Amino acid sequence: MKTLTKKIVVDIAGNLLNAKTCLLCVHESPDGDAVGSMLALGGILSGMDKEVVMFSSDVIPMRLRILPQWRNITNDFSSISGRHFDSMIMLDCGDRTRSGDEITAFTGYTTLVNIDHHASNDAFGDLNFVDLSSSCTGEEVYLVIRELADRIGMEQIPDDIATNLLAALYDDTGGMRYISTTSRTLRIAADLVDSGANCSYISEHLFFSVSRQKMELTSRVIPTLSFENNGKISYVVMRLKDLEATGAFSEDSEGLIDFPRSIQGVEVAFIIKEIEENKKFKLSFRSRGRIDVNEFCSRYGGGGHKVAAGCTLHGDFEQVRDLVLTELRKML
Ligand SMILES: [Mn+2]
Repeated sequence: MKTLTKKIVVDIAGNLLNAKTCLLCVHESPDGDAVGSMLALGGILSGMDKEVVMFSSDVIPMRLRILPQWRNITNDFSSISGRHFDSMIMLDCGDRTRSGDEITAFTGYTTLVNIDHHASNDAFGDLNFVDLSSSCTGEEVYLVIRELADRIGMEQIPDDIATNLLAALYDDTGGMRYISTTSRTLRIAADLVDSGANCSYISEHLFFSVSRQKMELTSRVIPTLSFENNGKISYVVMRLKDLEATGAFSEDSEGLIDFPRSIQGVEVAFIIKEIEENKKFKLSFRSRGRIDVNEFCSRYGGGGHKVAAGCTLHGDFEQVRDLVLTELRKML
């Protein structure tokens, strides 16, 4: 482990060992990295007889309601409001406001711990573990949990905690396929499986389990596939009417961007998702590395990573699409 990493891991573990009350929270529209990381860290802290509250401003997506102990997460802010916590731990949040309006305004904590791997993270915490070389927040949480386990003399990470961490790793690396996957990611995954993480259960549910509504949504989005600049730019579009027609949830749009991104010759791919009818759109980008999509999204108040980022744009559909295409062409 790099010296700086070791230092922050030791500092965070020290803080958590002393804390009696811990509030954990994640970004809005939480993904498997956010939820798996929170359940793992929350689980280990609960096992150390601390009072732990795990909070998500949005409900847990259906596809993640297979993670051990997911029901321990609350989205009811009244269980937090007016209280004081020794530590508030924000996980997988690129900035202080990513956890929803209530947490953004919340000041009832002594120490703010920021554990994240987004390039756009501005070190908003009192303790900041922001490692851009981590494939996911789960990798960082694993190091913190290992340190805690060492300090309290716990020999092995419990099965459920290992399964939740493996889910975090798998979800953010697309099952160890994305460019962010390193030898460390694979070593951590191996250690988690040795600790009893249920690998086949996680891959079956995360990657081979699609609702009929989501498949029908996919079949409406694929025909929108478009190419620009000799196939270097590709995108798909999801309108509100597609959700209405199929009964799919907006979370079901996750993964649709993999269709344009996986096409040979595509340097940058994106999906335009309508949020308010012909007025507001959420965009997600994937790059093969030549274009820094985090830099692009930061200009519009969004962010993420060099190869995967997102932002929200206002305007009608043509305005939004044309703006994005014009700007991306300049970057190619
Ligand atoms: Mn993440």
